[in-house]
Amino acid sequence: MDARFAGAFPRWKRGTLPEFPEICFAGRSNVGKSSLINLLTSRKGLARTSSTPGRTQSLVVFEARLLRPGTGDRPLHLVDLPGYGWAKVPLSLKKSWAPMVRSYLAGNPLLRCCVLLLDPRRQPGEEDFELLELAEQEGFPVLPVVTKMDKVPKTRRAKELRRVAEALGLDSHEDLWPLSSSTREGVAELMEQLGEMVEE
Ligand SMILES: Nc1nc2c(ncn2[C@@H]2O[C@H](COP(=O)(O)OP(=O)(O)OP(=O)(O)O)[C@@H](O)[C@H]2O)c(=O)[nH]1
Ligand SMILES: [Mg+2]
Repeated sequence: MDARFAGAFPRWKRGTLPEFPEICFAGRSNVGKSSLINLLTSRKGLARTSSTPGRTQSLVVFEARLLRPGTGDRPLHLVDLPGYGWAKVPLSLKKSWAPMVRSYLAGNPLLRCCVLLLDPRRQPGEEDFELLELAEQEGFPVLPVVTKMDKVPKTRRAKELRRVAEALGLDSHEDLWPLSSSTREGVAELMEQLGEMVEE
């Protein structure tokens, strides 16, 4: 998938952006949202990543192109949402997170899917549940991606995935998308699924 930076919005404003289908990426600060966007677009420095949580503090939009041989390319927007749940983030930013993200997610007819990134080493937090609740109200699909799987020893994989699935109230851990931006595990599968959701 080819991509370029299209805009950053401290408050959601569609402005002059063309109306393409959208996929957004949500999750705790430092969980790996920007890293995943870079992998999906095969552009290492496109979304800025950092070992310091709280790097992405606005809604960052990338214009991407799904390459479809034969039928022509499909333009879409990838939206990097600001991360949440980090204690060191200034209080003012913490307070602005919910309205900012809500202003984007609520009543958005272009949104095809929200990729919710989760860390296999922690319990889902308050904001993860807020997001799931909003998805239910608004009726947009959420793809729960468990990232940084390279950090989980093989022997504990199934156990941690089951724990996350249970916390989210999913029927089975098969409903989760395990992934690692380091080893690229799960990236191709996720890409394929997102492609299908954009086409629908
Ligand atoms: N081991 C490992 N590290 C990862 C993975 N994905 C991301 N990281 C690292 O985690 C750190 C945070 O990644 P980012 O992509 O910046 O996280 P983010 O979710 O965009 O963070 P915010 O912008 O603060 O919300 C960076 O040091 C990444 O290199 C992964 O799958 N495995
Ligand atoms: Mg980021």
